[in-house]
Amino acid sequence: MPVLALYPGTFDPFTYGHLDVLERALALFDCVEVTVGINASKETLFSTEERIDLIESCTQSLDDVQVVAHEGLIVDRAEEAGAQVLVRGLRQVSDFDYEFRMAFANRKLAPDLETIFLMTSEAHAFVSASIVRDVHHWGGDVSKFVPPPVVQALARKPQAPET
Ligand code: COD
Repeated sequence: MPVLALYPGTFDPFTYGHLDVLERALALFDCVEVTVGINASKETLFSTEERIDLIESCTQSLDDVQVVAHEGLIVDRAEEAGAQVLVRGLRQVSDFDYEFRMAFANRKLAPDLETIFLMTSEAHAFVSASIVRDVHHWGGDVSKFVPPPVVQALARKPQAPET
């Protein structure tokens, strides 16, 4: 039976770190759904539609990827999609606490759904979406952190006004 994995996240915006984890997941599973979390109470730089468009642009050359927005529990999306696995990325020890709590909560909610952690390559271990947003805000070069479609989209977002 083909194995579908969900790779859930906020992806605000999609970075080379996210892409690295996605490519590793594609080597393991038949199909990977990038599940873009919609959280009305969390303010994002990019709208849900923008985040989906950007991930689709960044993954054009990859087979067996789908990008879907979801509001609500990830385990509910996994059941709806028929996914057997949740993929999460790990960068450093500080990610563990949050990731473990989420994985155990998801296991309580859906005991048959496995969470698998994939380590990013060292080159991307320090990249986070919040650092990218901060570098952009202050006018820095983000091209080492995010794929070209995201660089272009960030260029259309406001930066800190010059003083
Ligand atoms: N290298 C490797 N991995 C990375 C990197 C990097 N440079 N940057 C990020 N990642 C990993 C993160 O560790 C994470 O695993 C994944 O990529 C996505 O990261 P983010 O920051 O875009 O996504 P999050 O952590 O904000 O996603 C939050 C969710 C949307 C998944 C979460 O809020 C959620 O599941 N919401 C729905 C409600 C729910 O089901 N909650 C769980 C029950 S507690």
